[in-house]
Amino acid sequence: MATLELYELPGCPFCAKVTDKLDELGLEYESHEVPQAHSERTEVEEISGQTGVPVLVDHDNGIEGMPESSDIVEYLEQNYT
Ligand SMILES: N[C@@H](CCC(=O)N[C@@H](CS)C(=O)NCC(=O)O)C(=O)O
Repeated sequence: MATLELYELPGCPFCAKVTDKLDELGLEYESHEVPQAHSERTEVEEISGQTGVPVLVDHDNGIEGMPESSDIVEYLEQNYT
């Protein structure tokens, strides 16, 4: 199981903000592409309580579903630099 997992959508600028930071920090992660339809984003909703992406999972640090790109970028900077 990968430590870091990211739920994302191609072409999503908020997701790109996070993947740019992951790449910048040289972090590997497992990517999960979510469905376009919000009603079908059941997995994201289960882990984060909402249907927006990006959502980060960091198993090693007990992060089971963090939404909000700015929060994720800040989290990565604080924990992986
Ligand atoms: N404030 C959020 C915005 C994210 C956002 O709007 N993501 C879009 C895809 S690019 C989405 O999934 N929106 C879901 C929604 O509006 O409920 C963030 O920065 O993460």
